[in-house]
Amino acid sequence: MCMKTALITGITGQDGSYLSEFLLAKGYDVHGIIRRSSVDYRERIAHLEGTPHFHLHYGDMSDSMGLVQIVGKVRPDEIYNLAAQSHVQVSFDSPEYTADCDATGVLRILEAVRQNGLEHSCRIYQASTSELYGKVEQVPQDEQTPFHPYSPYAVAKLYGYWIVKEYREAYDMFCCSGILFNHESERRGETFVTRKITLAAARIAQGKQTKLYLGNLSSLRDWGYAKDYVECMWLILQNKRPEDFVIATGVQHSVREFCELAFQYAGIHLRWEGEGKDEKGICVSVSDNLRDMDLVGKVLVEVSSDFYRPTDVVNLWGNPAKAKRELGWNPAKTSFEDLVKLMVESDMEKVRNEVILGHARTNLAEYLEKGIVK
Ligand code: NAP
Ligand code: F7E
Repeated sequence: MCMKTALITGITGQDGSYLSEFLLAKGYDVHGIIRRSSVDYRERIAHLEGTPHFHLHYGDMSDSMGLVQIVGKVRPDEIYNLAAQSHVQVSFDSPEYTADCDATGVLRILEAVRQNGLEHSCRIYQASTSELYGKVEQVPQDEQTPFHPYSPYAVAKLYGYWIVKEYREAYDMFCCSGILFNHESERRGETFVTRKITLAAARIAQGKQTKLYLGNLSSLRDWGYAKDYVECMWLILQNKRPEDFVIATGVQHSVREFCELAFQYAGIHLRWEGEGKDEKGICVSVSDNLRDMDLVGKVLVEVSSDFYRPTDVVNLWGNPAKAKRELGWNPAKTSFEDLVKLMVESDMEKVRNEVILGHARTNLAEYLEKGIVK
């Protein structure tokens, strides 16, 4: 069988790294676009670099000439457009950059495919998002739910969604959006709420942090496991027809619940007191191994207005029935409890190996192994 070629933008990100592993295991030749950075430390894909069928190209979503060249050189059968300024809160600070990367960037990819004459051979997956539902008009949300974007990030992604639909209809291209609800993992960026919580729980349990500051604890999300979600990206491109799909677990939890469970897996039991910005998470008991740490009675979680957004999306809950029915995808593979547990366990291990080198927090064991630090 002829080996398929995939091009992934955003290959260094959480999803890009899992998707690379998934496609390599399926026998694909995998190409990825990376940005030039002063520190070439590509943690999530370091284990793949130098392996057969894994290739990297320098490029940027803001540089159409570069994208046209890469697509022309690689001539992919499938493109997974995952690159984005993906942090919602940051999009309020950098709205123009977010629009350039997350909106116009999608157009650049579509045009790069057309300009290389690949519009009828190359299938394109666009990383769309539940943030499109924003100030929600229906709960739970499915493919028919009206969009109401509620951040510069969501507005940019809405353009991406519509331009993909437009190119599908205008030029008969096989391009689709996966409307993915939040998905997390051990590789999630450290400033997204789940990873921020699991890292803090691990550090507090090991005496390396005293308190965790969060924003809106009542915000509700449908959290899945990133490793399960990349399979769906692939399934969407293997479908008979180019269509958009909602990818979610169908189960909803609050930030507060995530926090309580993560601390519990780290051996710390919390009780909540107060409301709104005065709410606090207090340690009521600890597991036997943490007995001598003097945590009981202490306030470990506080609310800080620094993490409130000018407009916040507070009620995301997806209905994955179409993906289940038409793609045969299983939304219940990893439960919420298993997801929180695997993230906490991974961070407990990471924190154990963590040291301070200069201003950077680094993993000494890994650095020593690679010979970077003698
Ligand atoms: P992520 O970890 O933040 O990764 C983003 C990737 O995009 C990184 O590889 C990043 O490169 C790259 N990138 C950013 N700006 C770029 C630019 N100007 N040019 C080229 N590459 C650029 O995000 P993720 O969680 O894997 O999410 C993947 C995609 O799915 C994103 O489009 C995101 O918006 C979307 N999405 C995510 C979720 C979720 O819950 N994770 C849900 C729905 C949709 P660097 O490493 O160089 O920064
Ligand atoms: O926030 C609340 C915050 O930053 C989740 C991206 O992958 O998923 C992600 O966007 C909720 C929000 O993810 C803190 O206000 C409370 O309501 O983890 P998050 P997000 O904004 O949902 C979507 C689907 C994407 O497409 C995006 O690319 O948690 N929250 N306290 C907090 N959030 C953060 N980051 N930090 C806090 O301290």
